[in-house]
Amino acid sequence: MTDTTSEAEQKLLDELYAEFEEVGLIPLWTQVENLMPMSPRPAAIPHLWRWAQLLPMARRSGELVPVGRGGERRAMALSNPGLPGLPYATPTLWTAIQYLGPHETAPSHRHSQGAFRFVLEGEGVWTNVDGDAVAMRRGDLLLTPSWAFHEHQNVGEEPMAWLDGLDIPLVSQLDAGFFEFGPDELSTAATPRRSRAERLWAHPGLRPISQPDRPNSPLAAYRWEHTDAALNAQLELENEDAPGVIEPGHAGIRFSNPTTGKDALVTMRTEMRRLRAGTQTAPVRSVGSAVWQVFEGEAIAHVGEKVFEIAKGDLFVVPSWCEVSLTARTQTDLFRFSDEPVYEALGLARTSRGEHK
Ligand code: GTQ
Ligand code: FE2
Repeated sequence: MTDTTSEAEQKLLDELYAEFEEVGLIPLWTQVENLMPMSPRPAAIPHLWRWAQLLPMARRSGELVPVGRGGERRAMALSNPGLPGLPYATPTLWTAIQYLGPHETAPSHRHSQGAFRFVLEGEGVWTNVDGDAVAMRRGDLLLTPSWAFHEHQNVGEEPMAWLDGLDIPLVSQLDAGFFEFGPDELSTAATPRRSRAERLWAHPGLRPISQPDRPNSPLAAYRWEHTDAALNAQLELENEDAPGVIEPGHAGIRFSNPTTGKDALVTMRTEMRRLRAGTQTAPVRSVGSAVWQVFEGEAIAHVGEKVFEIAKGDLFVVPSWCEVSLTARTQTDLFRFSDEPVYEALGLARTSRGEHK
């Protein structure tokens, strides 16, 4: 361990280390800096995927690759260059673009991994969650919590692509993955005007007395009309010098579970932000990783050492403890999701605002 180790001692040490290896031991003192860093050293890196590149490839997959039992979904996962060969955007978050052509159905299944869909554009797909048919439209967030059966049906005449977020990498790391196929027969597409979940749960501040708390939100759909109105109200209130925005020119809402007031999903935080044109957000860094997608507008994202010019549909990753700040060229709406609820539940959450270093 030191320069003064004699040759004889070195030989004894080498023998000891060889025996460690044989019996399956690794000493802490050779690895302490990697095992217990001063601050997080994520393998994932800040990275940008452009919608203008993703969408045409999704279309080509639609022409060439059938969707059905076995493959289950025509979903293309963002693979972080810092996690080579893995279909993971971050060490905890699966992020994919899913594509369904007219009259196609992605078959029914369920899994312990939790999921949501966020719709950048289009309509015509109904996701059926435990027998409840839920329409998917522009700006909507749709939930498929852990162990809920789900299938997707495109009943329209146009193809549709959307964003999938799942906790697949986290569940894999935790060895907690379970999966079951649903019925193979196609259920006839139900297309009610409103899902049962919304009829029960989508009345602001009004909770059905009969229903218990649930770890995941029972509200299957968060509609753009409500998200948009909530963001607009924050900016209006700012004009009246009333509180509401995160910081000047920066409105934000979090999709929440109406039974607990906590995050809509146990393992993933989902949020929408609206920046006034010209707004520059304060740099923030947090423990845990996040993925952002531009819903509308044009902006510049500073993520760690990288600078991304971002426009509608573009997706970028913010690794753990990596500083992020945004500058809006036009009014910009962004969808953001992260694994922060996991860190909060484990007592590992940290956030710091303002210039670092
Ligand atoms: O839509 O059910 O992107 O099970 C990955 C796994 C989507 C889905 C994904 C899935 C789904
Ligand atoms: Fe699924």
